Amino acid sequence: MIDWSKKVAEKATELEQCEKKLLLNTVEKKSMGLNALTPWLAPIVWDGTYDMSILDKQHSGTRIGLFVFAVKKYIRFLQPFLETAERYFMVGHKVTYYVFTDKVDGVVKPKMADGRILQLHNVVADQRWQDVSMRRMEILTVFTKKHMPNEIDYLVCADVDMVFKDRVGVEILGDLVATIHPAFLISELKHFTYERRPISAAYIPDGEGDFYYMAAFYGGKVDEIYKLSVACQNGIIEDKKKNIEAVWQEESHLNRYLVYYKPTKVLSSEYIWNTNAPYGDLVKKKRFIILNKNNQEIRN
Ligand code: 4GW
Ligand code: MN
Repeated sequence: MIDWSKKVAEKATELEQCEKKLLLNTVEKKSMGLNALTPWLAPIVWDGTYDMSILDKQHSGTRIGLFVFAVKKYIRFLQPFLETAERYFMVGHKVTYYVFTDKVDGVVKPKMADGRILQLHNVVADQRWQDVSMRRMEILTVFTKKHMPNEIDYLVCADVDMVFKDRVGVEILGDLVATIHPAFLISELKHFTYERRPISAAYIPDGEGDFYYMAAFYGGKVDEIYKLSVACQNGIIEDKKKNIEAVWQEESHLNRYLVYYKPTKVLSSEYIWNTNAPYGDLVKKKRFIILNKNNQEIRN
């Protein structure tokens, strides 16, 4: 005879275990950005997880590019960006700034250390800010193919409405590197603002993805950024043909790419911080800070 009451009791415990596991899973996933390794064993870079003197020696000949757009009213951000980069970004290494602007003559050159080069390039000023922001991908497809392979080993791409407040060095270099968005450091996967419409090339299905990355700081080997920018730019063009635009423009395409081509290194919230974001005391070193913009003043 089957003892049904025993069976039911067994099932109940099994269910309870499942629920516990599920709960654990969500809690773990929610704070995944605080770990030192991703589930695919890429480092998440936090202060104290590396030895700077060893890394600096390893990278003694490395050439690094810093790519930035400053178009229209965002030109005002360029000087503090470059000046703080001189103070904190890759100090002691070979750095080339790739600055794209619609007013090359208006750029105030910062005092630069030896081994550092400023390249100024003209770029068209798109009318819509969304297009200005996305234009960066198109320019990247050209420069990572034509010019940069002979000039630099690694490329770092940044927003200009930011300032460096602490050291950012070769610990951030890797084949493909992206930074956790400060608003989503402690956040469940289902709350990430990925593109959710299947019609967009940036679409990420429910349940997929790892982190929500911010397009204000990412980088990698030049050929990796070439592949990334081509994929994102193709997605942008595909969407344009359908008369749609991803919810967060190129950031949505970047996030989609990184779901399927996992970064080899993830930068913690030390590397993009917003003083308005919650959980600020979890981030001891705030190295690269988003400036609070007065939207009325900078709107084009
Ligand atoms: C609203 O009127 C605007 S203008 C939103 C972005 C604008 C803009 C952006 C611009 O006029 N000129 C410009 O060079 N950009 C570049 O795109 C600049 O490098 C900037 O950091 C980047 C992304 O725009 P954003 O910093 O405003 O984006 P979020 O708010 O996501 O940081
Ligand atoms: Mn920005």
